[in-house]
Amino acid sequence: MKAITLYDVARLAGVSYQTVSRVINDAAHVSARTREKVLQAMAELHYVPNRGAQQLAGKRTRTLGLITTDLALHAPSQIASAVKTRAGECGASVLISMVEHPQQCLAAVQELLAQRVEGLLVNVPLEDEQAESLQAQAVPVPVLFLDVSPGARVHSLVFDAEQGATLGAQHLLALGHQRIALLGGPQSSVSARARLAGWLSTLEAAGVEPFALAQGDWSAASGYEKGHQLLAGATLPQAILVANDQMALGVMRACAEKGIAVPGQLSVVGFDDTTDSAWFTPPLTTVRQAFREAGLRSVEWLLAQQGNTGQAPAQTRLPVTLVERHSTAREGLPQGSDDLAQQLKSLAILAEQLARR
Ligand code: IPT
Repeated sequence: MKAITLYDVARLAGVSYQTVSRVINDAAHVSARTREKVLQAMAELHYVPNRGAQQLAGKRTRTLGLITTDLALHAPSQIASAVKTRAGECGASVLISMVEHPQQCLAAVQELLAQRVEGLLVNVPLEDEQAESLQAQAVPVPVLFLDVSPGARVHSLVFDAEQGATLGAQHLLALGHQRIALLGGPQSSVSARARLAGWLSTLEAAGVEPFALAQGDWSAASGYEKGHQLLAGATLPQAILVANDQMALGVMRACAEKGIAVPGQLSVVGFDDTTDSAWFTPPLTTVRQAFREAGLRSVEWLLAQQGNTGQAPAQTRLPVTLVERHSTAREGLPQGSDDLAQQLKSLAILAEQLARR
């Protein structure tokens, strides 16, 4: 089928091509009556503006590109969702390109540049040199990286991994746990390495040796498998620090299968606070990374960059917070009393909710 063009609309409305174009671009000097006629003709013909043609005519695209790691993972999908929402509110659209390996980023950048994006967001774990070379490739289009080390010489907006790791480890130490096992993320991820380093240095400062160490791939399935590994010995850890909430979900499933009570016998701390973590059994104590806020801020930064090329790298480090829910408890409380305390807490929450109605 031949696409309907501005000429077809002009013919049906009985006006010139320029008049139709003025209506589409909301320009001045069109009478209300003419405008109405043009809009009617467009509706009748099911006219859809052609972005490619508009681009050729030199119009701004108001389009951003997002290059992201696997969207089946909760954290990147929540960031993508926030990016889409904020861009939509700002009248911009977002083209999403998903990559499985950092090596695919260059092709993704080129493809998005070919589609004339005005800014690029990259949420893929990258080494400094990889990020620096991508940023150079994209000039003059601004690029903002969300998963790089804070030292990379690029524009970045990253959560403070070290602070997050410290918060999680200190929380367990404060509860009196000593046998603390670590379940880290993949070695290929900068932030996974930073979280692990943060845990190790916090434990070391407290004179505590890690009880055991395992590494997953961020998925709940890997948390389940590594969780079983960490629980297989004769002595159980008292707590497990997990590098993300999805793996913590798998760990808690492994605990349930072994009849190990969380938090009665074992405390679990996650990392992310993705939107579902408050609904795990038990609700997860975790380190919150405010993904929505990161998405909003990155879109706003990019849209504010137009024409602003060549300035020094803008590096923002976002703070993280500990969210205490019910997957952690004080060491040494007899299990029964802990359950009772838990039940009383739940009752109190319920009573408060009822009172608020
Ligand atoms: C990081 C998440 O914490 C982790 O759960 C996983 O989803 C990972 O992303 C995927 O790359 S968040 C990132 C912005 C450091």
